[in-house]
Amino acid sequence: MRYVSSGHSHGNQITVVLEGVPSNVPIDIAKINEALKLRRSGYGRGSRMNIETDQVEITGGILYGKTTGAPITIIIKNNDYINHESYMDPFNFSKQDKITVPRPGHADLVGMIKYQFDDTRPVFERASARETVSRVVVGSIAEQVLAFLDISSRSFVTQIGNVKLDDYELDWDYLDESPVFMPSRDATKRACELIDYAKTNQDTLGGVCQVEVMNVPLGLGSFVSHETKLDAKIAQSLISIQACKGVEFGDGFKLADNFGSVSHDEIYYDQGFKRKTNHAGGFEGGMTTGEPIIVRAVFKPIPTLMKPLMSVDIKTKESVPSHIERSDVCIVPSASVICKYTVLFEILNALVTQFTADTLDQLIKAVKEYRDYVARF
Ligand code: EPS
Repeated sequence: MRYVSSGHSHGNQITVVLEGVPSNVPIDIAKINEALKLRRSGYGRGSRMNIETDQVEITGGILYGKTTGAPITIIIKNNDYINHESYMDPFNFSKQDKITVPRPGHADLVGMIKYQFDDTRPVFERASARETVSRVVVGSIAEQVLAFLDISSRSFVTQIGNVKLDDYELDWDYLDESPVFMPSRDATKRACELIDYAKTNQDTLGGVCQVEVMNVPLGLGSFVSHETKLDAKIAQSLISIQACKGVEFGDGFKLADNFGSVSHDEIYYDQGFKRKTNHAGGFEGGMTTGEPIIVRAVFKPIPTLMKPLMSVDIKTKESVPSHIERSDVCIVPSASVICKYTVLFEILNALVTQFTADTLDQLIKAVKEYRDYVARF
């Protein structure tokens, strides 16, 4: 499977073309829109999210409500386009106010130098996290296929600024209510207060989110070469999400604190090979172990600040405060949604690569036969 997305943050639309989904998968468009709604929500988002409604339109690859096996074309309109049309229409533009002061931490400066622009707009219109709608859309389609294989998932936020879930008692029933997607009422309250504080101080906040995927068959991905390791593919996909600066599996960076004797997952046999623990986060040798996949991603505080950092005007070379743009204060809750769908896309991709299948029935049958083989081993 692969997908390509195209479009600008304030252009007419984001277009996604996804190929390699087996035929005959019933697609519930309401579920895709629900996933996009969740991505837009989360405490700390900016006013742009009140403008966008993100209702997908599918123009290819689905007929009679089911995938045909052909490339799927998905369109997500940018409602904000009407407010930017005078310079965002690719050919019919009347106004182009050049923005010449790059924001530290953003793609602005390097993008301008590399692509020879005297304006940051051609860079940030594409570098923008608006593009993450595409990851949610393809991941939501993947999730609908994975449901036929009884593979489920969830994601949540484990840290916003100095508010860490580790310091609180977890309440999973509360997760769906939490405006910051944290399974703790107290952590949520503290995180919201911290976001308010950051907003008042014209600052931004980062954090960490966790994705868990359950019932993934053992042996997806491979140890045989660097390109076939599935944990590496997931890490690459996650780190490509705007503002992501690190990824860890299972015990991750905490493994550095411990001896080997308490860092691995002992094997036992009880009607199949099982593990007592899951320090590895569901991966050994780049392959799934059959235990839940546990992966975390850290997001930096976003670099668009209302109290801007110092920069340099590329025209005058003078030191000036960087450009101020309307933006978000904290995108970590939203990122937890994007991360989940990013991981699900990679899981389905690994499945359809390993179990070559043109149709949904063939995929279900192949995965069942393989699971039976693993259980008998
Ligand atoms: C973004 C800046 C903000 C975010 C945007 C990503 O947009 P604007 O500049 O229009 O206020 O809201 O995120 C989205 C549009 C989205 O759909 O997530 C950035 O600079 O990356």
